[in-house]
Amino acid sequence: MDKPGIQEIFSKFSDCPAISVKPVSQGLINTTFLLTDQDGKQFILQQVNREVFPEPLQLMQNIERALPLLSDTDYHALALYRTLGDELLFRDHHENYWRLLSYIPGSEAYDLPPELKIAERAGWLVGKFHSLLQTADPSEYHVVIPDFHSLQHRYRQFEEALQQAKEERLAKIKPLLGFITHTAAILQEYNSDELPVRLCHNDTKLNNMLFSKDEKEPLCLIDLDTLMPGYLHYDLGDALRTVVNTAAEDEQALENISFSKEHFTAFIEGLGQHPGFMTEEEKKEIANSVAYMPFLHGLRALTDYLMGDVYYKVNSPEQNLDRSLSLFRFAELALAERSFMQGVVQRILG
Ligand code: GN1
Ligand code: MG
Repeated sequence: MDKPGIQEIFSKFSDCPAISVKPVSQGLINTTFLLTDQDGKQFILQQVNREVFPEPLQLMQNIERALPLLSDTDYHALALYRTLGDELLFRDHHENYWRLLSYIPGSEAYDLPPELKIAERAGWLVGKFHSLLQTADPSEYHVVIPDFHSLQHRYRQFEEALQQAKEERLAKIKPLLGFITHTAAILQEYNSDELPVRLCHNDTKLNNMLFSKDEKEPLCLIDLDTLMPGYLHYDLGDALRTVVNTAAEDEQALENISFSKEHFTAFIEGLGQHPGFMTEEEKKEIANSVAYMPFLHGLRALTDYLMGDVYYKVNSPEQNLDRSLSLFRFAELALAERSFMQGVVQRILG
């Protein structure tokens, strides 16, 4: 959308005109802009992806309900702005839904941890987020995407995609089938059924964590779209896969992908600074989750590849395939480090 279009949408939320509009390219789902208004105040204006989130109002209600809990002296609160007509979303004449959030000046996010301290601080931040949400009742929140992190569900979708895929793409993924069936079976087996349901973020990759630019201290988690009931290990595994992997999730040179034991240990040390909020079963699940989450994301990317790239935004025809190869490689490495991880968890979290 052009700048005047964006400025007009902003005017539905504020009387003060926007003087600068910058597209933010990060994120595979929503369309995002960074705006500065005449008073120098900055905002995040986002178009919510209707294909992915068919009930955008439910997602906004979840965020609005959780935000008052997500604030503390050491946790930066995010603000949600309603439209001038007091709505959570503005609907434009193309039936697109827009929302406005605060932007935290002096903040930054990382695709990879720039230093070891960030791994430790990331563990602290995810622990802080969950400590703050401990009093939330998950049943009061809408399930915005059912079975979002269920491997069983994602495996079924993958099988359906195999039936519908074009021959050319099918041929490319055939060599992966053995690995997929084998790994899915291992990971399903690990799944415990004694885990408490919590209100989870469900997209805790490192670049959804904000840090202060100057001191590199954690501020808060952003991108609360998938805030809904889930299991703690979804959030721990998703954060860990991006903190412990030495390469990006779509790295094409598979030899650059490795598992950093140092980063894993640092993350658990940070997490351990919030004692007592995790159950024994949840602690036991951590080592599995570091393989579970990247495998599940790899399977989702591959399913989308087979379906013809209908879900994720892609920059190249093979991007979904590249992402799945990369995520599978990391899942494989994480599986091989399970006993190392269990040892660290036991030593630090007890
Ligand atoms: C999607 O758009 P973004 O980057 O926030 C996806 C996550 C994946 C992520 C991969 C609703 O999130 O599950 O981990 O891409 N979100 C949804 O980077 O599908
Ligand atoms: Mg997201």
